[in-house]
Amino acid sequence: MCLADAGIVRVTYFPGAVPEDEPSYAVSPGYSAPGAEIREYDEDGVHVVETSLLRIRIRTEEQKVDFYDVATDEPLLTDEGGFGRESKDWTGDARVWIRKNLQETEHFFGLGDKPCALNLRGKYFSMWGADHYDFHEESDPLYKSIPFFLSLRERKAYGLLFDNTCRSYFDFGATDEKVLSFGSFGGLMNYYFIYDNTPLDIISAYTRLTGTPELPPLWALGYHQSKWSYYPDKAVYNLVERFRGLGIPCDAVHLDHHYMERKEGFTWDKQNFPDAEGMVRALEKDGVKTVLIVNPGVKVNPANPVWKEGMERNYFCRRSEGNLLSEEVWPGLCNFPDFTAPAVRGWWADLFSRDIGKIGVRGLWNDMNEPVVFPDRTFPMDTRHEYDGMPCSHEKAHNIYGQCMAEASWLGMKRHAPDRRPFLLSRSGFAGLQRFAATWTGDNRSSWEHLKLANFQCQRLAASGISFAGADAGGFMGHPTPELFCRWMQMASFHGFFRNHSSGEFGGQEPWVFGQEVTSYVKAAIEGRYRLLPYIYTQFHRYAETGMPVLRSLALQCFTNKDTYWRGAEYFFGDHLYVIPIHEPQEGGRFLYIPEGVWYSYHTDSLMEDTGKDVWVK
Ligand code: NBV
Repeated sequence: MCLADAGIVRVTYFPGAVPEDEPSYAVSPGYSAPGAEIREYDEDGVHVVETSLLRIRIRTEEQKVDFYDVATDEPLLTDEGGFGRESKDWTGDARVWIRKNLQETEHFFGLGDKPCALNLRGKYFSMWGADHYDFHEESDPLYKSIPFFLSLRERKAYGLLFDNTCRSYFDFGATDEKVLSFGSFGGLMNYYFIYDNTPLDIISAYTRLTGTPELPPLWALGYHQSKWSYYPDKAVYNLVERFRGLGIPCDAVHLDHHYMERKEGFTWDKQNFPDAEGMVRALEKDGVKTVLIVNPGVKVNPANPVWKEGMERNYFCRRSEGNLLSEEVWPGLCNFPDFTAPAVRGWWADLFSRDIGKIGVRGLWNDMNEPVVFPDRTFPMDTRHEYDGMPCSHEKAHNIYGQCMAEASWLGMKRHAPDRRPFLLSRSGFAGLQRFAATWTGDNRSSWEHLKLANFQCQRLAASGISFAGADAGGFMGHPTPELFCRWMQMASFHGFFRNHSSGEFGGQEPWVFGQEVTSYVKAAIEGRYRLLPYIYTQFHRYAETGMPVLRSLALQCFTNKDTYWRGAEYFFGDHLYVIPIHEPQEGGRFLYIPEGVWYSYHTDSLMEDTGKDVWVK
């Protein structure tokens, strides 16, 4: 056991006689544990450690650790069966788990991008980064693996980070309503218990532990327009002209697959984009930043200098018997950089000297980094990874591959545009992704169900340390009705990351596609975002400084009121705004819980008189 500060305790069970620690991809290398004054004593055969916040009772014989509030001696989290380990002799792997008492009044939140109602009580989840095409409510696992959750029960809350990168699970009373358990199929039982006064303080503490992000550049908090894909360059120019012509603000255009030559990374399609630098600079002059998609697979192509160099330096992943890992993805047969090796991350970073350094591209977008290969699979489990000096198989590196790619791409921007704050978007990630990237929720659908899920996912990501998160506004697959599109854009203007992206299957999804009336509403929503930008920037500054989330679900902010625990639509957007998006078609209004305090209606400027209860709002 190890104390990071008065409220953060690390508990690790080492199997061997000598503790062999592992690198942590979750905990920020920049985190310096302030330490804590402690008092230690033995009481009836139990070893007790006290800080100013916690009383920790360690039942050494049974390998059990129980956490209590030091002031009241109220149990916070106590072991039921406690720690367990089962090794499979023929493979050498071991399964580790822990079983804890689940209190009747306890409710759970967090866990990253899970597409379901906010409250996780009674549910079971897996962590295994997966490209779940056409996901729906309750699909699990998804793209990200953020093994951090919060427990709330009226006056008390705690957080827990299970810092283990193997395939893991969380059972919030699904199997046994009296037991909370989590575990993994390899690695160490290694968790951080985080205790503080309120859920928001706990999220801030977790975010400081796993790394606060850099303040995003102001433009990145504005509106982004994307599609799979805008090409050729003329289409991009026309797009920007249309925005400017209609007076709709837009700060960034994202270029998907088609900017590349045969979908190979670090190339430009000469026919469609004959003067990439000229275009990027012209757009920039017009106030529009260019963001490029970058996938991990490097096409097996001796004529491609990136592939040649990767081969010469032996930077691509290999299988257990030493042969190269080769799999099909968008450009064809590819090899895959082992991003878990620092040298490979440095090399990848340098590949951006042209796009970021010379051409002036302002943002990168990492896709397919769960990692996913065709058809709908990931790397074979015997693929070897450097794992920052502790080589392992893909079973252990899978969940952090995407985050390591994000780190390498982020490094590329830091190196080649040192005077600018980077903007990176990553689909996959682990605890701590916020140190490097913003994220989006992947391939959703243009449906009311997905609009609601997007709202839950963005709030949940913020509760998991990632406030700079958004969903493809309007939906990626399918085509929204004008009403759905309008409602979605209104909602997304109050999420951390605001991007309209679609698969392009059914034509465009730009703000003007759905008729004049919708265009005027959507324009107003985007303009509203820009009016609020100074406020949003300030909230992000606070998030970057302290880890305080920008989106705060009602239950997390008002946790002393258990009636809020099953609500999910309404949330606080920073310190002063309270938002409830419309989740259903043709809703002329809806019930909204108005928290205690002084609230004014944003639209009418009138004082909301009925606080602390549900009111019908239009
Ligand atoms: O690059 C194409 C798409 C991209 O537009 C989307 O945002 C990603 O989530 N990408 C997935 C690969 C193809 C998905 C069918």
